[in-house]
Amino acid sequence: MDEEEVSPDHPRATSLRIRAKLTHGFKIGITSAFGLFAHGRGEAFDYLIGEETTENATRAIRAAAASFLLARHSVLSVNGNVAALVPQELVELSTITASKLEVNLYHRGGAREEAIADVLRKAGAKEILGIGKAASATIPEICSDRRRVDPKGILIADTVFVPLEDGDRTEALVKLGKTVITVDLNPLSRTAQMSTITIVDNVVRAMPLLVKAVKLLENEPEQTLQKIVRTFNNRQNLREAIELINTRLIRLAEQQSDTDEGGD
Ligand code: PTJ
Repeated sequence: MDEEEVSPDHPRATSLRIRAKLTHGFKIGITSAFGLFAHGRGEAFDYLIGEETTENATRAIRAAAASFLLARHSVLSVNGNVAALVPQELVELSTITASKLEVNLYHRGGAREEAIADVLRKAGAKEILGIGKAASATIPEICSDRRRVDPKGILIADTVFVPLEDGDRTEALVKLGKTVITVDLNPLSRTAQMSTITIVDNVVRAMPLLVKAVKLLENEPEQTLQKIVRTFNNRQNLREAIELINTRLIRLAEQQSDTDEGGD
């Protein structure tokens, strides 16, 4: 089913549209088959957090925006899922934060790299790092293709945005002393746990809000930005994100017992 074919009256229209974007991405060679599994996992967690941006995520988005504005060399790492879901927002974020866009895939392949670069170009990107031989540098301690990075991008970055990432690279980037910002619906994932700033939200909702937050903060003095970053506590925020799921599930369970009339 294409995105346009999803009936606006369907009770789960938003979720179906996201699925349609990814299956389209799969058909045109952007998203990997693994990306579809990853999305299923994300969907389940989105259900648990209530499919909305929480205050908890908003706090992380603000800290992420301030970090981007303080960075000297920031890079947005693009994989097959985010290229299918939020290409315009990635390009806009790269423009307003002067961040480089770098294609970095778990499963590399010339055709997929080119297809992703094409989508980003169509969304307005002028420069895209990490394509083919350009990914000539290596990050130590990573087994997957993700270890291959562009010497003009992730290798020398002080701040790296890795939405929907796998734990190994997050850990390696943090070990290299980089500020790592992620968007991950699962607050328990290794990436969520290892990152410097974790936005527990759907990337589809978080990206426009991140762009908005950067625009709101861009004229603030450096001291204000530094204070926002300093006072953000990722561990505490993650703890709260897990507690929010817990509280919500308890509330939903209680509602079940109140309304249980023994239906079929
Ligand atoms: O395109 P590639 O080859 O680089 O591969 C990309 C994937 C996503 C397949 C790769 O990075 C991967 O295998 O990721 P994982 O280890 O499956 O982790 C993906 C994480 O993203 C999981 O914790 C999911 O809960 C989460 N996730 C999935 N969809 C979304 C999401 N988080 C935010 N928004 C989503 N829409």
